[in-house]
Amino acid sequence: MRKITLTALATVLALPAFADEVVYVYNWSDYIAADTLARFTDETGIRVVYDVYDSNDVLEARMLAGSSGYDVVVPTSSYLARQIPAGVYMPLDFDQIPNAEGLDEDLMAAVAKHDPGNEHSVIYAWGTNGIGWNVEMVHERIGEDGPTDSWDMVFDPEIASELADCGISFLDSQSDMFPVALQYLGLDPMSTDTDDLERAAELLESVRPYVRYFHSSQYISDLANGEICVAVGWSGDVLIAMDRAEEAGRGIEIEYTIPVEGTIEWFDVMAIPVDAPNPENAHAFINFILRPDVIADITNYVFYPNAVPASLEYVDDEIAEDPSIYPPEEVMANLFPSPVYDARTDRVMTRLWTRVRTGQ
Ligand code: N2P
Repeated sequence: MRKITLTALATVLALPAFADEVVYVYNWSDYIAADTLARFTDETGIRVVYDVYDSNDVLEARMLAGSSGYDVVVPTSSYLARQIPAGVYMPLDFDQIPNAEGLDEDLMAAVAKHDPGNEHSVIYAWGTNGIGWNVEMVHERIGEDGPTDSWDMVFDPEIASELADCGISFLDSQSDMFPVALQYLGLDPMSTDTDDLERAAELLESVRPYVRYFHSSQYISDLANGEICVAVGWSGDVLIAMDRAEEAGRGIEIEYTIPVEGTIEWFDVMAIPVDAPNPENAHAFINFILRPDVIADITNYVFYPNAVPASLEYVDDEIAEDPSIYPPEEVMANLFPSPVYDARTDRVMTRLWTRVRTGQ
């Protein structure tokens, strides 16, 4: 009897010590490969509880409130920049993230402007803001010579009014829409000047009647299904729509435009909240994501470039060679970083954005 008990006990002890381990991850929607989390659990025994958002402002509110319960979050670096001084994140322990060695130095140097010394974050993925559009519907309405390479498609009231009936959507994000509106007006896209922002709001209001909705993730399926014909969106998300449309095989063709006037180039980074319940598991998760084959899978699945050069070996050629995913140098020269907004500018923009959205 006693022997059996001991054997049973031994069996329990033989289970990996981390059997009950968990990591709470809060990431953007449509931003990971289908099997990434399962692979992580298989290899480490750490279970992943995974929630998603489609807004930096939503993530920020939760971070500033504290006690979010999350171990890993993925803000855009321009938001992280103002969250670090608020004490939201712990410095990373790079001894626990050996794969960080493989990060591209130039891209990390770019992010260091938002995260001094790269102490609090590593790059997850990056991309651009641009326009996703339905080739047939758009050509039908503004002709094959229409300005499909330009912000004119959504910011010129004459063009936008032509496209209104097949459905235009805008990102529901002031920090994504104001800079590109400023750029279109020929103003400094990073401007925090109230008069400049007022002019950008007026531009947005001038096309507001032609915008069907403001949303930051709904446009993926709507573009893919032909429910809308034009979306101001994020590069990879538009490419996901393109891919889904192709797979559906109903002849819907989606294009992604990086407008000739220029646009935002942003970086989303992984960081650990100071009060993360499982900081060690958070580090293990981040280290896993940065493994070349793992992050390559994510790029292959969501069409966002990553910052691990060694991953290119595993990235599908079609993706590695796609200029809308990895923009060529002459296009990169036209991109600007996502601006960091102070609290005052943020309040001004929130007021203006509410006016734009509600149309009053
Ligand atoms: C992922 C969208 C993330 C891009 N679907 C915004 N930083």
